[in-house]
Amino acid sequence: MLSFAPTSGDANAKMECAKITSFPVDIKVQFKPDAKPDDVMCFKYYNPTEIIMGKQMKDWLRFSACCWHTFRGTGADPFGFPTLTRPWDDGSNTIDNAKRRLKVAFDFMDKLGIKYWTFHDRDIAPEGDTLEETNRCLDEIVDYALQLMKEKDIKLLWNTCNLFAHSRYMNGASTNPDFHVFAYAAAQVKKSLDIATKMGSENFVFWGGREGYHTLLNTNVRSELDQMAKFFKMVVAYKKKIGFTGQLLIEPKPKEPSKHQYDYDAMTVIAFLKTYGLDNDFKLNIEPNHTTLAGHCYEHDIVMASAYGMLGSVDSNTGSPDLGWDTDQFPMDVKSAALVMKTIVQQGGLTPGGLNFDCKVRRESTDLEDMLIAHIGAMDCFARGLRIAVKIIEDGIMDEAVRERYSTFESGLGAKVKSGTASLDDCVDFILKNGNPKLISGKQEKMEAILNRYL
Ligand code: XUL
Ligand code: CO
Repeated sequence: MLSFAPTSGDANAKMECAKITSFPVDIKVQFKPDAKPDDVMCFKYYNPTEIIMGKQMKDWLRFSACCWHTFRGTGADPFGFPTLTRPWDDGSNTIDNAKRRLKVAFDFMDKLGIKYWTFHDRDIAPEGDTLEETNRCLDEIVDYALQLMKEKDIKLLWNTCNLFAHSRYMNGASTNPDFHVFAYAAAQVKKSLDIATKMGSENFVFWGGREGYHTLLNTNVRSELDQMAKFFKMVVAYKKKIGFTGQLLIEPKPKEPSKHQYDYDAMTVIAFLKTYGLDNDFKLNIEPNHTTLAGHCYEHDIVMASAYGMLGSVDSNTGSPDLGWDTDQFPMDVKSAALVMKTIVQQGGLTPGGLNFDCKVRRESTDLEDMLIAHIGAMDCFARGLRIAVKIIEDGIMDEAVRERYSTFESGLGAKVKSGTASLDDCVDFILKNGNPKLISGKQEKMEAILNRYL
């Protein structure tokens, strides 16, 4: 979710802002394995260069900070005004403000040791009255961002287009019934693919914010899905034309802001990609907050996408499964992180994807240090999750129990079924010979108890 309300706008604030070009908390976050519980300004589990299962921790985790929540979030919600005053942001829609914000953002990431960042085109630069003017602003900011990336040795995990906030997109972007809007979205994406190439972005994300419907009474769903597929085909063609080597990613979400979004969940997106012959060109960026909104458990879409070789990257946040909307909280649940990291380690890592903190501090978390604490806590949660996952994998007890559960498909007629060489008649013969199947326990509680031994 995104919010773009201004922060503060008075003249004194502007004078003060002009002076601030670094994140105003003096720290370089360190690894302190013996830290006491209330020492939250250090990592207790994240030791970036420590080798775990043949790779440095930082290469398993590939953390990334996002521009929209962390540097454009104001704490405004549908019921209340902004609460988060950022002393470097004068609230103006100017290039100067955009540059200052970016400078502070890079200093913030550097203090945390975060090596990747992500942004929407509209997060980093003001939008003008015409496409040409908007693109000129973007070009100026992109050149400035490239300098900062070089200076701080921070890379672009992915960029994306905001195809949902502007009023022109109220009926969707590529799925809009008006071709004029479709064309504008295409022009916007072309520019961002050019930027991705120039900045050496490792991925490019599409989140279909308003690609869905509010009522079927005015909607031709087949036309909209065909349009979306044609849009993506044009993206693939342009990617080849300009030689962009990053991975294209689609981020599923079931609802909000649309009542129903076409990219409902991992399996819906995989089926869409396979239906339209796009599955070799795209992978998925999974956000667990969206997965739980779709009614699944936290790690469901990570597991499903990975099972089909389609897990590209993760927007590592969490929702409140007891609510029905997108809260984008920092991930602080060690058990969930361990289960996600188990899947990631077992598929050999996420590269060129990463763990992007598409998360916002609560509107009540008004201290500047809360921004640091939130990122440190989330990084440490995933680092601890990685350590737990590796222990589970190395022990092999849980994986062996799952393998054993399916072992009847490894020999005899089960193996023939698996290889596609058995028939219904063979199965009838098998039953006539072997009688009724016995009840075999699923052992859920045993698996839950074993998992708890690792946490
Ligand atoms: C919206 C969301 C977006 C995407 C990028 O819920 O997650 O921020 O990650 O557009
Ligand atoms: Co996201």
